[in-house]
Amino acid sequence: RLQGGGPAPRRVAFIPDPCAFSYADFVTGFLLPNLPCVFSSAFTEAWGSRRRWATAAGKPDFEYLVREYGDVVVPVANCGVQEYNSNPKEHMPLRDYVTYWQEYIRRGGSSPRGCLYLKDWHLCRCGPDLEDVFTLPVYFSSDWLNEFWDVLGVDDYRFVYAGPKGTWSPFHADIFRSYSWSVNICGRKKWLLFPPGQEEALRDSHGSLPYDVTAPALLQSGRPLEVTQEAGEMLFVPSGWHHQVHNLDDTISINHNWVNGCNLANMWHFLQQELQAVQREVGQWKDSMPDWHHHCQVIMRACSGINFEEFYHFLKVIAERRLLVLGQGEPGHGAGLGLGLQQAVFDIGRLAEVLASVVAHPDFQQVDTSTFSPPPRDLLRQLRDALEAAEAL
Ligand SMILES: O=C(O)CCC(=O)C(=O)O
Ligand SMILES: [Fe+2]
Repeated sequence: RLQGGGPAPRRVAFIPDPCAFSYADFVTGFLLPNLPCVFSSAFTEAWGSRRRWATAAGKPDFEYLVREYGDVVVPVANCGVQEYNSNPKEHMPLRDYVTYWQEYIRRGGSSPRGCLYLKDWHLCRCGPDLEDVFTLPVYFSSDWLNEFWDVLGVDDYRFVYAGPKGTWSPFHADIFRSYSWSVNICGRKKWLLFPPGQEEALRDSHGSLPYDVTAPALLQSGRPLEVTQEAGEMLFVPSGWHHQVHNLDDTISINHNWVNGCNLANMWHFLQQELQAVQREVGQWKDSMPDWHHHCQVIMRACSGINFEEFYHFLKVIAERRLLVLGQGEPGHGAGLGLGLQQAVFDIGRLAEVLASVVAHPDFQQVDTSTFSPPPRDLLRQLRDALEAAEAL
């Protein structure tokens, strides 16, 4: 069960005014109840990318993009080809993708190469000064996934999407049941949003979810929430909501995935389901294979990108940074955590709840934790002690 599942709203809320909408408004109104919302373009008015990546007419500024990023190799998906419920990806310099795109426009929206969509480009890794591109809105600043990866220095979940009118992303829920936010730098997107659980009605006889929910055979099963996201607007996609996305114009967007104390339990629930799916697949070897539990974790890591050991490591890194903040009694000091003491206490509360469930999980008890430092139960004790101390203040 996902946290924040309640009755689904009939329409997506619209937030017009940055001055009249606080971080606390977002947490209580949308993050905790796990509901989508659209922020007006006033929220992104000052972003450099909105001035530099698009022309005055609201079209992608191809010349600028090629000048600035032409040599960067970007991932490109073919929207027309389905491979295991996603698209096959190739890599090419941005310059070549822009050439393709301009040609696609000249031909009136077609190409012998098919419908190509630049997806999941990690802009951060090619080193531009991100301050010139966008400013992280405070609403999305408690972002443990990117905080964790920034500490490790190996990955991130900050993406650019760009493609001609007609490109689209197939039906999916986001990685680890993370939240996502998306800002259209130029162009518009149509989003089809399904509250958690509503995707169950869409499964076929094998239990698989559809690739394209707009296929005629599926139209009768439960209408999704539909939103048109205009240029400059920012959409919040809640945790575990399935969605499908269509670019209505030539569109460039910036999208981040993130996890924090509000959806951490959803992530943990998702990881348990992923392990169960692996265990079902290889169940017939359980009795004959001495390291069966270990192998399940190895397979899980290959399929899901993370296993129970790494999830513990994630919790540990985030927890220790919060403990540091409390220990020093100085909000954000050293750890660069902008949201202060109260946020650290909230985070530790949520970390303690999930960690308690992790250490009690029979499959986590099969993991060799002898080299983990601190041992999981010690970390849990530290978190509980810190909470007690904070409550006593
Ligand atoms: O814009 C798209 O094509 C997909 C974006 C998406 O799925 C997301 O931000 O979660
Ligand atoms: Fe998504």
